[in-house]
Amino acid sequence: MSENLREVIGRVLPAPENHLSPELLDKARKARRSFMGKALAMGAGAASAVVGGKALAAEDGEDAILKLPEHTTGLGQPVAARGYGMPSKWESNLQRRESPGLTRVSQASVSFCPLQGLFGIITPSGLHFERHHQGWWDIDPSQHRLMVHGLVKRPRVFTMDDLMRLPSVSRIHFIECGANTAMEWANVAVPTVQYTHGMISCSEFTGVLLSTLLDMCGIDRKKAKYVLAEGADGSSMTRTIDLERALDDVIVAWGMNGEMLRPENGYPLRLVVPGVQGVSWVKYLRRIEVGDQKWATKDEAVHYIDLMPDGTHRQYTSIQECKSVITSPSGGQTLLDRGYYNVTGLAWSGRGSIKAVDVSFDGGRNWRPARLEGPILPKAFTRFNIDWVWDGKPAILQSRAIDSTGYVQPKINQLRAVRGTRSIYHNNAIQSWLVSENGEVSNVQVY
Ligand SMILES: Nc1nc2c(c(=O)[nH]1)N[C@H]1C(S)=C(S)[C@@H](COP(=O)(O)O)O[C@H]1N2
Ligand SMILES: [Mo]
Repeated sequence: MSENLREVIGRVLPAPENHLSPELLDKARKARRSFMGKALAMGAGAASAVVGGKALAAEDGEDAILKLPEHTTGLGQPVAARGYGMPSKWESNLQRRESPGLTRVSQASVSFCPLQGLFGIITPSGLHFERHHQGWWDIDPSQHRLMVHGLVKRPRVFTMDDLMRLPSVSRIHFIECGANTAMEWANVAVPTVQYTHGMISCSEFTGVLLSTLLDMCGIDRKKAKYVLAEGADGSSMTRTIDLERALDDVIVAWGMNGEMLRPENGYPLRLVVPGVQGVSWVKYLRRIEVGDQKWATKDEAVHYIDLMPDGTHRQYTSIQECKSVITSPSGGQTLLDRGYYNVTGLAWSGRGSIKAVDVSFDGGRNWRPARLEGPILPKAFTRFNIDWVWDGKPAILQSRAIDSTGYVQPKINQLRAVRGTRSIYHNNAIQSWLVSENGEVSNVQVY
C-alpha cells in the first residue's frame, strides 16, 4: 500500500459493543496513543494502516511479519474439535444485548442485535434479536402440533413431520419489532445503533406457504376475511392477519439460515409475515383460525397501537415503512484519524424493495447516492456503501431510503407532524450521527 493511500485510510475505533474484545479494544487505544506519539516524532507514515479497527499493532513493527508465531510453527487443532462451530474467541464481544432497566423482568424483554458489527444482509442466527413476552421455550418438536380450523371445510391438526413433507420455499426477509427506534420519539439518550435500531434482523426462512395449508383445509371463500395466528407460549400471542396477505407471501416456517429455528426465535414453528411488524410473526405457532372479522386481541387492541395527535388510537398498523440507518460509523464509535472511510448501512421496506439510498454528511443539506449491494430483495435488508473522506471537521451523517413504491424515508419532524409526539411504535425517521472534531460519534436529532 502506497504511503499516500496509507494516509487517507481512516480508522474506526469501535464502540465497546462492537466486535472487539475488551483486551483488543484496550490494545487499539494504546496503539492509537503510541501512533500519535510516533506520528509526531517520525511523521504519519510510521503508522500501520488500520481499517475498521481490526489490525492494530503499529508498535509491533517488523516483528509482526518476521517473527514466526506458534500458529505457523506448531500443530493446530484436530478436525471436529467442536461439533457445532462457534465464532472466534477474538469476536466474543459481538453480542446481543439487553437494555438495562427496559423491562422489569428479562422474560418480557428484548435483546438487541449488534448491527454495528455485521456485514452483508444476513443476521447470524446467534445474533438475531429476541423479543419475548413471557420467556422462551425449547419445545419438543415431536409433541408440537399446528391446528388449522374456523371457516374451513376440512379442519386439520398437523405434526411437524406432516408439515415438513409439504412443498417448501426459502426466502430472505427482515423482521422488525414495531417498537424498534421507539426511544427516538422522545429523546436521543440511546447511545449506539444496537439500541436505536437493533430490534431488527434479516434471515433466510424456510417453510410451507400458509396458502398451501389453507388450500388443503379448503377456505370458505364466501365468508372468510381474516386469519388468527396463536403461539403456544404463556403470552397468548395472537394476531389478526388479512386473508389476502395470508394467501400471498406468509410462510409457516421451521427453518432459519439453513437449519432449524433457534428456540429463542420460535422453534420448532413460527409465522413469517414479510413486511409486517414483528409481533405478527407468531412464534411457537400452534393455531391458525380462519374467521370473518378481526379478533381485537390484547396485542392488537391495547398494545402495538399508535396514539395519534387527535387522541385516537390507530390500531392494526402492520407494515414496517421504508427505513434505513448507517451502521458504521455510528454512535459510540470513534474515528481514529482523518481520511477515507467506507460508510455503510442497511435499508429496508415492508412494501417492496429498496430503489435508492442517499447519504448526507452535512445534516441533510446535500445528498449523494450510495452504492446498493446486491442482492436487492423485496422486504429484505439491502446493504449500502458510500465513500467518504473525513476532513477532521464536525459532520452529521444521515441516510435516506426510497423504496419501489417511490416512498421517501421521512425526517423526524415530518413524522411528528403526522403522528404527534406520543407514539411508541413505528418510527421510521432518518437517523443522524454527529462526528465531532475528536472523532467521537454520537446520536443527535436534526429537525
Ligand atoms: N409466541 C410468541 N410469538 C411472538 C412473541 C412472543 O412473545 N411470543 N413476540 C413477538 C414480537 S413482539 C416480536 S418483535 C417477534 C420477535 O421475534 P424474535 O424473538 O425471533 O426476534 O416475535 C413475535 N412473536
Ligand atoms: Mo415486537
